[in-house]
Amino acid sequence: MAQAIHIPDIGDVEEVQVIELCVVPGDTVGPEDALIVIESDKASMEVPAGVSGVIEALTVAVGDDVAEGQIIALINSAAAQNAEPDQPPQITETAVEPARAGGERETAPLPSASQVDQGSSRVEICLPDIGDAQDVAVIEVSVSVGDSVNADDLLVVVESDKASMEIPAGFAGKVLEVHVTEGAEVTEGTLLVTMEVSGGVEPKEEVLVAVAENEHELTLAEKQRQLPAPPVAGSEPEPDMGKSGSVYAGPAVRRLARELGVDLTEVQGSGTRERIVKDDVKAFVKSFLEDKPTGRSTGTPGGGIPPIPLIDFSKFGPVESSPLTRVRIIGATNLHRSWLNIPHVTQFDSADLTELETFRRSLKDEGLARGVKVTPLAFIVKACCYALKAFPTFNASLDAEARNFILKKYYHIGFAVDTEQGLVVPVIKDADQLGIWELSEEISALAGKAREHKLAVDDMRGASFSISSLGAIGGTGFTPIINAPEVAILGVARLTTQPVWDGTEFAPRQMLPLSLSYDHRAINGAEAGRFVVHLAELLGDIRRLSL
Ligand code: CAO
Repeated sequence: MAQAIHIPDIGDVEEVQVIELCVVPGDTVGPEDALIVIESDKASMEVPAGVSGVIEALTVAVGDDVAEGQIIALINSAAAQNAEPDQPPQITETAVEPARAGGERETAPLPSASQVDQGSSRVEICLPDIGDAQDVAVIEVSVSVGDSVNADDLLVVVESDKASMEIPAGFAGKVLEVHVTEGAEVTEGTLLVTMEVSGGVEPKEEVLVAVAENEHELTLAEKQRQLPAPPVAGSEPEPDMGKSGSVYAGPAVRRLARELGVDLTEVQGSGTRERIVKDDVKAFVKSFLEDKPTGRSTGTPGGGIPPIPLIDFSKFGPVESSPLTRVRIIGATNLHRSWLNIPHVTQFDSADLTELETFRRSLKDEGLARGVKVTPLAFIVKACCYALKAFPTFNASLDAEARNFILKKYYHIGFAVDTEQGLVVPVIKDADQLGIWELSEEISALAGKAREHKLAVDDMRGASFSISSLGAIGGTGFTPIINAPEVAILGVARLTTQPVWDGTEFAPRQMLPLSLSYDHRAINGAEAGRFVVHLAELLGDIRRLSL
């Protein structure tokens, strides 16, 4: 028995257009599966099935104008025989672009003029009412500290199971602080960004803000329920990929893209106003599987690289699918890009840390008193800064044509941190100017923030050289992948006591395995050898770190 599915209550909007069909007759759907996507001049919305069953017919087509109550599909459902759907269809807001907002809205009062109109104000942008969703994930942070933004500029994109939502600045001004990172879970009222607003600019109506006279005195402005507006969110993950305004896709499409590892900025949308629909993502993947030239660069299979065959593993035994975390997906993209673009070579050596370890252990009590744990890593960071100063091309990047070094006069050291969500690389800024205590504090503070998902975007930017230390875990050596566009990375494995020939006898020495992966376009093998030897000398005699 077929059940008719209608357009549910769509608020004040009278007519909307069908912009995407998410199913075809014969598809099996669950209550939460989207049937179609509709769009008004302010919003795009997914209309879910509300019942389980098989699609018998779709009664609308892309481009049709539809209104509340109109039948959109017939679903053959066993559950439907009981007349009541599992759940009445609920519209899912797809994304918000208040910049295009206008017309009638449910509005709450704005912050009073005195809060925002008097010269320069410090303004806190919080997550607005996000409907029924409790916790949503930050899937993109589009600004960083120091950025100048306009009122319509995007700050962050959040996403629940069913909806993604862009949060605009609402004010023109300067970004003072970014309080969230990609992957963070946020809820209504969570502080996202602190801005300085100049010139008494009226806030746009769509943002829940707290206006602060100073950092510690915050006044929550009255929140405001937004009507959704057309989505433009590009949520794809890489921190430096640019603003998301160039990607126009709904949450279901973005989810599919993530599952397939597709970068949506690479996909041409075929929907209304170039909206990317599921078929575009599938066609994009298909073109690579068939190895058709697309004129686009990508990290996905193609470009002459033979794809790994798709295998149905369930033929060999039970399997289950488990999604990668967002951090892993971002990491995978970055690692893949580095691996494909950079000719890697790894140079191995070991450093005698016997004296360093004696000294480090002697710091234990003082460390306890200071509340700081000093590990070998602080010394390694310090020694790397010295070595980088002696070998400037290791603290560099190549320009786009690989014709010039861009030599960096700062020493910002990234270090890999293993977290439950995946690998992240916070950056110790101006590490060369920090002493061992300060470096130890910085390492443990950044590693702690990483594990609590509290790293700000700026905490992970700007590295000029990176270190990956697996010393606490074990192993005798590994070949780290360069964190492009850096040109080298140091791998550190586990310190072990080894018999070392001192010219007359074997003596027990604590040896630290080092592995330096370098970009062979930028660095020659001899240079890499000298760099590692110098680094080992510095670590072997830490008095040299004070020279
Ligand atoms: N050899 C032997 N022991 C070592 C060591 C080494 N090379 N490096 C550290 N240790 C010891 C420390 O001294 C400490 O011992 P105590 O507690 O007795 O003092 C213990 O191992 C734990 O150290 P730690 O991990 O807390 O601190 P750290 O400064 O060495 O490292 C961090 C910090 C964040 C780098 C580390 O915790 C981490 O996450 N490492 C994994 C990095 C990673 O995943 N790399 C792979 C990237 S490529 O996929």
